[in-house]
Formats: sequence, structure tokens, C-alpha cells
Amino acid sequence: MTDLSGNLFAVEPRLSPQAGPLYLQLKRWIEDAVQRGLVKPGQALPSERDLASQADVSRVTVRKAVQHLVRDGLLVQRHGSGTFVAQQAPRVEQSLSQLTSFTEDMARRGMSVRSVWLERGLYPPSPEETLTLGLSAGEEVARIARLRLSGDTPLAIERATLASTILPDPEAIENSLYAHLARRNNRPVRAIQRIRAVNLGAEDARLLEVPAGAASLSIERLSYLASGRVIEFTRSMYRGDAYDFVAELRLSGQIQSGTR
Ligand code: 16G
Repeated sequence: MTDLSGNLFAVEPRLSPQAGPLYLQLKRWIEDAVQRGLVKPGQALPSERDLASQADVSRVTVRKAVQHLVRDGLLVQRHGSGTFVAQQAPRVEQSLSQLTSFTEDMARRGMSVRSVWLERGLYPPSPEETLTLGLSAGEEVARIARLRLSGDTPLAIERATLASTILPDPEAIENSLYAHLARRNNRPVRAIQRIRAVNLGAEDARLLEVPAGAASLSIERLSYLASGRVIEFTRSMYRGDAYDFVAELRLSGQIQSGTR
């Protein structure tokens, strides 16, 4: 653990009781120090006692400022070892007009891809899966759930379901589901995606290494084969601090022809 009080205090915390709640002033001062790079992601903050004496405030005030910064995701507390500046996820732009896979999205940006398997196997389908995938009676589904990372930074959790006739061997997937499907001429050619803002539950937040309740994008993708058959139903949780979904919009033909 590195003690960075020297760097952190490069700009003196000048807090004044006239300028609003002291914990908020201290919070802003720490945010500013992180933004300026005086303390870097992964580095430790000075102890509560040192912060209190340098900023000339009570330890209760320091604790409150730190708690708020932990809740905002700027700091992380590790039991027994202290408070650290959180690792920031790289921001990734994903086009909403191209049907690409996670592996392709990352490769295009020169970013490495890694997956941690959370689940994979064949199961009897739920009524929702039977309906969504148009399964026949007695047909099983392949479920695969993965934590997707770039380097050591978790970016998304993806839980996909496919008909077992399409994916009879989920264990055979190496890195990319779409590459696996392409080898069997079953790569989807079209998809409908629904994106919603949600706050992460405790378990997903733990996997994505963000505070419980952090902002996230919940995405459902229904993918189709050229024949029109639904091939994949995936529910994903993308870190809200890591993803920008970008869509190109054009003026509709009707309006355009009426415009001079
Ligand atoms: C994308 C898709 C996901 C698909 C996965 C395949 C979204 C929201 N989701 O992440 O539905 O299963 O790519 O990736 O874009 P892979 O080929 O790298 O396994």
C-alpha cells in the first residue's frame, strides 16, 4: 500500500464553515485531487486520522465524505487494508446500427477480451424461453452466462439462452459465442435490442466491481437467423460508467422531401 498523503495534499484543503457542509467540501476536494491525477486509480488514500488532521475537520466529517465517494464509485474500501481510488473502466462506444459481438467490439478498439464463465449447460426451458425462442415440446435450451472483461476491468455480465438444436455443445465455445455460431453457419444476421437504465443489485454489482445500486444499462437482445428464426435471447448488464451506445439518426424520407 502506498501512502500518498504527499501527493493528495499538493493542493491544501481550505474548508470553511461558511461554504456549506464540511463533508461536501472535503468530498469535492478529494474528487478534484483524483481528477487532477494527484492520486491515481488503485492508490491508497491517507488514513482517516491523517485526513482529519490535514483538513482540520473531525473524523466523522472525513468518514461521511469517504462514504459518499464510495457510494459514487470513486473510492473503494477494502476491509482491513484501507480506502483506494477505484479503477476507472475504459469508456467504450458501441454502435447501435451494427450487429457485432463483444469480442469484435473490443478487438476493433485494440482492447483485450476475457470472459469468466458463470454458467453454461443444457437445461429444460422456462415458459418465457419456450415462447421467446419458439421451442417445440421437450426441446432443451443452452444457457451461457459470462462476466466480460477487458484486461482486469469487468465491463458487462451477459446471460444468453439459445435452443439446444442451435447450440448443443455450450462447453465447446472458446472465446466468442458468435464465432462459434459462425463456424456452424448459425451466426445471427439481425437483432432487436432493448436498453433500459437500472440500478445494479448486490450480486451483479459485486461481479462488476462497482457499488451496489450503481447505474447500469440493462440490455435485452433478440437475434435472428436469415430465415427469420430467433436464435439468441440475451440479457446483459453493462456498466453505466463504461458504455456509450451511439446511434446515427437520419431525417426520415417523408420529412426530407417536404423540406426545401
Ligand atoms: C454482444 C451481445 C450479446 C452477444 C455477444 C456475443 C450486446 C448488448 N450483446 O455482447 O447478445 O451474445 O455480443 O459476444 O451487444 P461474443 O461473440 O464475444 O461471445
